[in-house]
Amino acid sequence: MKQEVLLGDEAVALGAIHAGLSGGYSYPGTPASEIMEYLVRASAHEKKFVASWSVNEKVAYEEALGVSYAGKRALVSMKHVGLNVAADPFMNSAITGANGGLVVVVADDPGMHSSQNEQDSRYFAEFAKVFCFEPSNHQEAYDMTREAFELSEKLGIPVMIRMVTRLSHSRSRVQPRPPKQQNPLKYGVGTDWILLPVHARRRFKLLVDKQKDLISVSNRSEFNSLQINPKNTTLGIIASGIAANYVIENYTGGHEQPSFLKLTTYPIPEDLVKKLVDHVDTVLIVEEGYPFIEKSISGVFGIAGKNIRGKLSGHLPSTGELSPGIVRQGLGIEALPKRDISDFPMAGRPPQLCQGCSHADTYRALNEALESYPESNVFSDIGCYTLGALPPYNAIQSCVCMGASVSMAKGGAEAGVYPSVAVIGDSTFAHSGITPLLAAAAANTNMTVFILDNATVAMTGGQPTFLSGEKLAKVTEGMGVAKEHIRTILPLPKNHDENVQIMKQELDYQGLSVVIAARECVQQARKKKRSKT
Ligand SMILES: Cc1ncc(C[n+]2csc(CCOP(=O)(O)OP(=O)(O)O)c2C)c(N)n1
Ligand code: SF4
Repeated sequence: MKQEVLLGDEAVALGAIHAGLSGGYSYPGTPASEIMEYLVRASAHEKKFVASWSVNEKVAYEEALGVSYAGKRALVSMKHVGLNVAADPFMNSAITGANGGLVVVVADDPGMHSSQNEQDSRYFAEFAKVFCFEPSNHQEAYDMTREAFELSEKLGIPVMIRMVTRLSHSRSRVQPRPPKQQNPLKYGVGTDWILLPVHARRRFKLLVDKQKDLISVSNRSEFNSLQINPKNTTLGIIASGIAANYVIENYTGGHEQPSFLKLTTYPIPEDLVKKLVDHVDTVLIVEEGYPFIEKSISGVFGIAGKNIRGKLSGHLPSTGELSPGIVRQGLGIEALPKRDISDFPMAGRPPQLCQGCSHADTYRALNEALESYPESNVFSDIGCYTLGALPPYNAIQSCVCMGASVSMAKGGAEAGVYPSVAVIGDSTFAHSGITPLLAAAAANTNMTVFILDNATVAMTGGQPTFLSGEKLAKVTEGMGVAKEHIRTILPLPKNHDENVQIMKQELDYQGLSVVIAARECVQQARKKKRSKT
């Protein structure tokens, strides 16, 4: 087969297709979105498997689990914080087990390039007691995805692939292998998937007993490699995933080359680690994310007679993303001369809403409407509209996680905030804003919810949205919000004064009101126009 140049995310997607994928599910989130974008394109072209955006990560996970229970192979992908949303089915499916191969791809974002935290998904894999691969390059992303499906069926549990931004979003050559056929339908028998306590206790014991098999697979995995240098008993290095490349870039060989373990599978391959640790005095651990390996190896008290170095010891920074230069410092090698970029022609500038963005018109009107309420609080959500935090708008006071605006505004109102305002996008509302609005409607909480309906998931690149236009207004009404307090506005400069008046009326209303600001994202509108011409 011909080599292909692929993004790391695309290598995962192609690996899944070639492993006989029957169903792929995801909710958008950087840096994972390109996995599903590739699958959607390939599915439209080949029409052999389902590839579908889901309403949120929990739903995506459960859709994939349904495919797996039917005996077929399923992939679910998400960004790291998406796994918080999908944690319930993820944790519990480790106990029920998988039938057809179930692969969970989670893309972490060390350095928080486009995320609100840099949590490390390897802890989630350990928490659920499932196997985890951490590819260090694009070929491994492809190969490990294929292997993950095999392993999931062999071990009977979901298998995780942990990606990171630098791998997800860089391109390299990948050598594909001949594709496999999809599995036929095969239903399970018995009570394995019914997590009543009586069955769950038995299944959990099985999962715990399986852990020695997982460690054994990890010890024998061809994706790990250990090079012991008999001439150097001073320093050994353990590096995982993409960080292994940063070590390799800084060593070109020679007699003094430290012993080196490239570690790409979890649970930690204990035998390989022991061989390396036994051979040297000092072990440097280089890993992207939290000090997961370092902590597992050194425990609370360390290893007698050995120096364990890494993020915990302060030899590498404990936050942010690694780089070859940072790892060089950790290795104690002289830094390379810095490139002077002071005369670089591109000036740095903060992110901002696009020219003509509907959110800008909504914020201008909202700011004016709130002028007479000095005690107001605007709880925002996550989307392009979060940029309303920056000048010239300075329009929001919080942004925590998806859907939180509505529940926080309810809590704020109940604590006495007036006006208590939530700002949420259409996709985020469908993702996890509906349930808190149901509660606010039941309590008729004194708050105003602004749903900014731009008919797309703009922030992550314009994926389709589930709840927009008339359907959105109807759902809101069906949830129990009084019809006369569901107001739809068209956020355009020419409507500014009228919109301010409508907003003021709803802020004044002592009960729950919803203002839907409906205008298509200008970038999406442009894209649509271009694709028509
Ligand atoms: C749990 C979780 N999943 C995914 C994301 C990535 N993400 C950030 S904002 C957003 C949705 C934005 O869409 P919408 O609310 O419609 O606002 P818009 O950007 O269109 O203005 C997504 C998917 C995230 N931050 N957290
Ligand atoms: S992409 Fe769309 S929603 Fe986001 S800032 Fe630009 S116009 Fe606004």
